[in-house]
Amino acid sequence: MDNENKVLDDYGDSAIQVLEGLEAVRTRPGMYIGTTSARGLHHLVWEIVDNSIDEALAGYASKITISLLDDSVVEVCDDGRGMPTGINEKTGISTVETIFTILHAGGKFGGGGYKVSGGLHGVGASVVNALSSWLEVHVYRDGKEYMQRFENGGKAVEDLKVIGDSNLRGTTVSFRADETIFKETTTYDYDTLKQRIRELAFLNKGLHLILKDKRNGLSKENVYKYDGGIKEYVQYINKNKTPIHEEIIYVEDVQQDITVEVGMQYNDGYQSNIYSYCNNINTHEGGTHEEGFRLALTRVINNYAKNNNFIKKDDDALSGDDVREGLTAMISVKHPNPQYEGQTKTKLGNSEVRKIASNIISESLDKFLLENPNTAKIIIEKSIVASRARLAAKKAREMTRRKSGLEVSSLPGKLADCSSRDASECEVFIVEGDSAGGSAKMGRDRRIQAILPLRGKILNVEKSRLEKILGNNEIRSMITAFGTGIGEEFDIEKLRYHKIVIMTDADVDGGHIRILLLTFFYRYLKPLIEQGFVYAAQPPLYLLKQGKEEHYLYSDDELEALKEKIGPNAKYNIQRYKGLGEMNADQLWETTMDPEHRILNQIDLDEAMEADLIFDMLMGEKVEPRREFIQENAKYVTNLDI
Ligand code: 0R9
Repeated sequence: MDNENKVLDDYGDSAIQVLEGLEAVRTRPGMYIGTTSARGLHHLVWEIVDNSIDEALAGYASKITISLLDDSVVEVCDDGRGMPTGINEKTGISTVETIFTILHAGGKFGGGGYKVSGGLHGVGASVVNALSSWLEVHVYRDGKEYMQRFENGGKAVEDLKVIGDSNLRGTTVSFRADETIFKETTTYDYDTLKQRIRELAFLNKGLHLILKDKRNGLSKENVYKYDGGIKEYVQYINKNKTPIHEEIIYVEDVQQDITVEVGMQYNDGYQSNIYSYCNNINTHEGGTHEEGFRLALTRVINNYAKNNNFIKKDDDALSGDDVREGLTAMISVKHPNPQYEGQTKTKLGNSEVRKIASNIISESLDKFLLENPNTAKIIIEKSIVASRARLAAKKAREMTRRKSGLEVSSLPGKLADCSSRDASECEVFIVEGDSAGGSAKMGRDRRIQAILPLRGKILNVEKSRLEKILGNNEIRSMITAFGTGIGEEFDIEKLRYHKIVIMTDADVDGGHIRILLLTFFYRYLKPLIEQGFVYAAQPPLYLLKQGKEEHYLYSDDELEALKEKIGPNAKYNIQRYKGLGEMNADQLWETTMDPEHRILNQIDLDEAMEADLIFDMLMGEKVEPRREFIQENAKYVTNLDI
């Protein structure tokens, strides 16, 4: 009797804990998923997908399907072992219910397998449940189909139960995000999901990932499976570049439970593009795996160059920049216990990784160069040319430094600066074209808002060395206006505006200019993005006038919603804004610049990296990918140019 009571008490306790735990998630969703904007909404999908990926990395699942269903429902299926269906000793409730209702249950109650996928490290399932109006899990295992349903933020409708026989194996989770929490939107963006799923497929070689859009009678589908893993990723990233050697250099090894995988290839450009990941998470800020890679690359190339008489024993060594010129490299590590640091927690901190990565990479790279002397020669010669160019440029810079004009003293002529000198309240609007620039200058709050109009196309930063980039007027104007300098001289403390706002037309050209600017920032002024100083303005797409009332609308959805609200019989008139220049100064202020009313979108590194990839395609020498991109995006183009 006593014993029974005790069990009941424990059960009661844990039930209360459950509610408190999930309620805490609902009260402060930001703490668990960062934001309740569209980004947070998509995050829910990744939390569930991560669990399937863990099952795949454990060696049991090979296929994951993500489907968008009507009514903002997402369904994720994997063909793994199926979640365990028994009762959990510690909680007295089924393992499935434990995982979906107890915060932090993932690590504690799981089988203790090797969990590497990113995200919330196993607490994801309960967080998603807490933030859903309903969630259903189906487990196919031991010849049966089990099911449990939760409603209203994670409350179990009934216990896990058998609902039929099945010879399948796996787990399916479907859920509907709670619209009282995701107030901005509960509509998933197919392209956002597609990009991340493709990335996950590259990062987990051989894994079969399928994305389906079954909303509104659609049957769209994308299937990803890359047996070459990140080797194919490098190929994909380089597809718009011109490689200077055919074979992609590939490294893969495990030491002390840490898997290191690298793919790399040189192209005829001058930039180096190094991407790194830990446990499928993009480590934008780099970290010890990247450091290990750089150490190994510089050391191995210098050794090879000296041993094979490309450079003399007492010549200057090739620098890190020299050996990385024109390099695209992808570094992916899987670590059982990663530590993240940095502003955006995307810098890998585990110090042991530096040595392990550098050892693994040195050994394979050494071997590759020995076995492929022709490729080795091409790479070494490219590095030597880079080194000569660097030394010549350094000399030239020393001679012209005083005239370089990049010191803050000479602000660009077309900058209409603000009067405040307190950077934390100052904003600079980078505006496309002189006419919009004129309206912006008249409409702004002069005290805190500066305007920098840009004319013409910005330089293709991919195909130019830093010296040439600095010669471009538009780029110089930006750098001097920002005040930070660039390259070795970059100093974030000197930033003159804490908001850098890109304000371009809502059309294709405006989109291109935005991509160009983001690419430039991403490559040369990355800390500005990392530290959240870069924004995109969002001008309205429509003005709807109904009698004396005026409504500015920022999306097609907003327009449709308003039309529905005012009904079919009302008289109104819709003006479609094609460019900023069509608005007068007052309108521009009211809709796009006034801090009280405007919408500003803060640019994060993922967005900037995506821009960087699109940029390659738009600016690259190859025509075909560009045509494909424009065709693929034709729907936006027609949307934008009605
Ligand atoms: C559709 C989304 N898929 C999942 O959420 C999912 C979780 C999961 C799983 C196991 C197998 N497939 C899964 N898919 C699993 C794990 C273990 C043993 N058997 C099956 C184990 O970790 O030992 N689980 C993830 C956590 C748990 N199961 C557990 F904690 F309930 F064991």
